[in-house]
Amino acid sequence: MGKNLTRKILEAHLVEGRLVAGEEIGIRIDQVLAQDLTATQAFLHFEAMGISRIRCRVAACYADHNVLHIKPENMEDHLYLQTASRKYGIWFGKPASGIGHQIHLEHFAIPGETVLGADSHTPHCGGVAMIAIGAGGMDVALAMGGGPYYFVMPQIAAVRLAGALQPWCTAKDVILELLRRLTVRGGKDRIFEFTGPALPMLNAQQRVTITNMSYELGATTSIFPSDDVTRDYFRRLGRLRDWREMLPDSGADYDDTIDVDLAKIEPLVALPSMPDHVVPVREVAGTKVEQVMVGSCTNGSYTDLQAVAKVMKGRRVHPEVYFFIHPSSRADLELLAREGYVTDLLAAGVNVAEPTCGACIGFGHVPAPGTKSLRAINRNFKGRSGLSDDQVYLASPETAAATAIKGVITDPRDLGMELSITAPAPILPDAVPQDNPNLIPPASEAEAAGIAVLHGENIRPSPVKPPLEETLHGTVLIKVGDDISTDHIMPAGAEIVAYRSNIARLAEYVFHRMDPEFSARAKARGGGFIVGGENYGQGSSREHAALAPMSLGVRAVLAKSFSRIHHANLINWGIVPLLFTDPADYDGIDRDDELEIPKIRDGILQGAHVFTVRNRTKGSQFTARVEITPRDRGYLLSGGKLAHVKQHPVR
Ligand code: MIC
Ligand code: SF4
Repeated sequence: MGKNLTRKILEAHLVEGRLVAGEEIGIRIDQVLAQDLTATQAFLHFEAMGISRIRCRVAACYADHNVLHIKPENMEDHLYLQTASRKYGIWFGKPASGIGHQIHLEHFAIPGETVLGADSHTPHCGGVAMIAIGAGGMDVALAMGGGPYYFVMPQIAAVRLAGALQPWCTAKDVILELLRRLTVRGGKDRIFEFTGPALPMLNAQQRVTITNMSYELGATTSIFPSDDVTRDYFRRLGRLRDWREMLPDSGADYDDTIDVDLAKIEPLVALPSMPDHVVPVREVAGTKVEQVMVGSCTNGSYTDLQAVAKVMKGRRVHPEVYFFIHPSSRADLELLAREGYVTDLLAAGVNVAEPTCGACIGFGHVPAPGTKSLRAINRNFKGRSGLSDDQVYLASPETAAATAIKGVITDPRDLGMELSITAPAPILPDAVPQDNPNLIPPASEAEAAGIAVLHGENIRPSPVKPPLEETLHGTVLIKVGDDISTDHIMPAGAEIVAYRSNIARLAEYVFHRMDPEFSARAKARGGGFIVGGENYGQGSSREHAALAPMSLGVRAVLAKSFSRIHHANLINWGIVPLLFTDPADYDGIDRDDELEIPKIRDGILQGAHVFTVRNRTKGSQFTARVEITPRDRGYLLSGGKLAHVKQHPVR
């Protein structure tokens, strides 16, 4: 049997373990990326490790999320990141130069390399045949220090694409179709490798839209091969020297195959408030919306915005709709401006906002209560837009443009028919300039010695947890349901993220939108437990969703299942991730119940998998298990990875 592409790249980077699904492997990381909201902690951890220069091949930090500087702490964070980047050997993307994933793709992506990113949408670069994985800041700091990235080898599923997309049906609809079929839990412990006869039909940016949003499936990552399509993209980037062919062997072996006939894909929409609540647009056509957005790392590219501009040209945004776009790259925006597309957008009444994450993460454009917002972005978890009870729909840029014109959710095929508009073809820019004034190179080692890193007032070293106690004891601080995202646990929003580099302040907002009293309760009780349902911690890579609860004294999370990155982040910060052995035991536990887990330290040390949980309030007991590697046990015993690194310094 031939080898699949994922296996080939992993094999070339393997430093520990065997490529057997379910076993722990360690891989060498060529490239690292981080963004302003995750990098402050990652850099602080890196500094705590006592290393003076990065030891991976390339590292980049992008000030892409928090670019409006509405609070002094925001610019303070950026000054810290900019000076630290120059000193430690890291590229720095200035505020509003674009979204890190797209800049990284355009400037640094290399087929066949690995990239570890402190952001869940790092699989973006999988569209050009990189093994691109999202992780918590602590893991990224270790990779910056030259350490391997350890994770459990996933299954590799082929997604076999056949047929051709019909007019008005897009790459976004392909990933929405996968979400419709597989759900937000369907990618757990899997890597999706795209294959099949339709590959030549999807250009690099379309591929990237699919791999980027594959994280919404909970996948470890996803990947397209590097073929003539990829070569063409690298030619446009002016980086042909970085292109190399990366293909699976013919007859490659996969753990599973999913068939997708592109010809059968129609315009789709994810209903509020989960990316997998997907239905055909025609089923909700006619629903009035007040706001439309196109942007984010998934849909803010030149290709997406050119399509929107073509639909909007000579037309107008509906008077009762507010339509704005956030381009994902300033370089792409500049090209669109030169070619007249920005003028077409402005003339139609579209607000062309900064190239940043912006409203995707609730920074600005917060919808009013009772209104509906249709967005060509990747996530619509409840409250993420900044309004607790929001109603956000996810769709393609083409559906967004059609909706903005009509004022109600509109199938773009209907708009095309009604107004005789030809469906825009997905077009790549002719040439993306590599000379980017907003991308600041690292200082040379000689120069670096003279650079002072600006640690502002608000930038505080991360707390470190003491070693794991023999017995865990405390009350249930909160009990939540299935698919709770890190946006629920550690909300973003401009007000809150100002404290991403100051955990003591940030901790005041844990579960803030769901339960504003959580933080005060946790503090008053000296910590305790969190009880969750399936897929606990899905969504972002933000380690703050573990770090801040840890600082409040959360000792363990009991859940039916965990999402991958959050599970790793809990371990990284010394919180024990426990799974109900019998999920029915979830029903017998309530908030405020007093729990005790005796001899957990000894059990973790001895390699035990199952632990007894005593519910003193109910007078009952049940068992919970851990799914952790021997390495994870060491981290938990030490009180987390940073504690472990401090006890066993990196040489
Ligand atoms: C997100 O889309 O939720 C974010 C903001 O990009 C996060 C990272 C963060 O919270 O800083 C992610 O996806 O990892
Ligand atoms: Fe930024 Fe949104 Fe992409 Fe996260 S998902 S990196 S917030 S654009």
